[in-house]
Amino acid sequence: YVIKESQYSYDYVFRLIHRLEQNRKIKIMIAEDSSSARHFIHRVLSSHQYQIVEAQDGEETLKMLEQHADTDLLILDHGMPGIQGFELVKILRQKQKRQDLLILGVSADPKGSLSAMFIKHGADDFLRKPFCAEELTCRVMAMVERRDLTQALRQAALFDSLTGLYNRRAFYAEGGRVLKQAQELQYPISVAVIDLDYFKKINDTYGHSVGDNALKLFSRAFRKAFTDDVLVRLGGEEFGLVSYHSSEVVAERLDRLRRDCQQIAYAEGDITPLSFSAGVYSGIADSVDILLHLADQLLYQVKHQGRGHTLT
Ligand code: GH3
Ligand code: MG
Ligand code: MG
Ligand code: MG
Ligand code: MG
Repeated sequence: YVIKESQYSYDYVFRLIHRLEQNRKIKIMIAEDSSSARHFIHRVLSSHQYQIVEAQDGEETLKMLEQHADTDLLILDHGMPGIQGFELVKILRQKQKRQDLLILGVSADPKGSLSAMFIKHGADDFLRKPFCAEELTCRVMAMVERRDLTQALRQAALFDSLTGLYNRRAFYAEGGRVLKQAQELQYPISVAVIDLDYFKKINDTYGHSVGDNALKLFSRAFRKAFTDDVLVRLGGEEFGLVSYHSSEVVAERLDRLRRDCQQIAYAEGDITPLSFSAGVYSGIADSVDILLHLADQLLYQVKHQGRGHTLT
């Protein structure tokens, strides 16, 4: 990529290079039967470092999307032999959500209703041919930016940033779904509350960032011990889970996690091993909150009995 004018600031050039580096990771499929239009789009986008794949009709587009499942954006012509562009949008949107595949419809058709049809059926944007190079790149950039932003917002809304586990809101939503199934089947589920013991002491002894590291490492072990359950960081050094398994199975896995915790080297040198107390309640109730509260009462007893074990 040649920068022709020397008056650009370093800052501008660095940002440009960074963006081109980012573009290298983005795969765009051009589905277009006109070879001149296809070549034009290809030339413009490859000069911006995007990865390009081409298809010449609807059938090929479907086949190519299977081969290139990591395609980020599909530029889709409407008038093609076989399946028409917006028919393809309908088919694709049955299986792939917006965040998995962006679709930019294109057509030379002068009817305004066509762009509406595209968008109504799930395309993210539409361009009328002929369009200039800059319009194409601006649209593509804006679409990818919007997708990334949506993804970042989703991540921030559902997950705890330190541990990557669900936050409370997502936990109640996911746990609620598990509970609803349990209610329908009249089959009990288990809910656990886990609290790390004397965690304040770890912060006081080694500092807050070591404490953070301990929480991260604990979460990793926690996730490894409960691969098929809904896990949450309830807050601070408190964690929870909803599981289809019985309280005995959950308690057993907690015992294994307790042993794994002995091996967690959250700071250098001779350290106090991580220990936790837990309460596990099995049953059916009207809400996850009620089950959580019952598990929490068991946890409270463990804390009073001296910590470091599980009550069911
Ligand atoms: P107990 O065995 O009774 O649970 O003792 P504890 O010290 O773990 O409990 P307490 O509730 O008194 O203190 C919890 C501590 O956890 C206090 C707080 O500094 C620490 N903590 C909470 N959230 C975080 C965090 O995100 N990072 C770090 N490093 N520490 C945290
Ligand atoms: Mg065409
Ligand atoms: Mg406490
Ligand atoms: Mg604690
Ligand atoms: Mg606590």
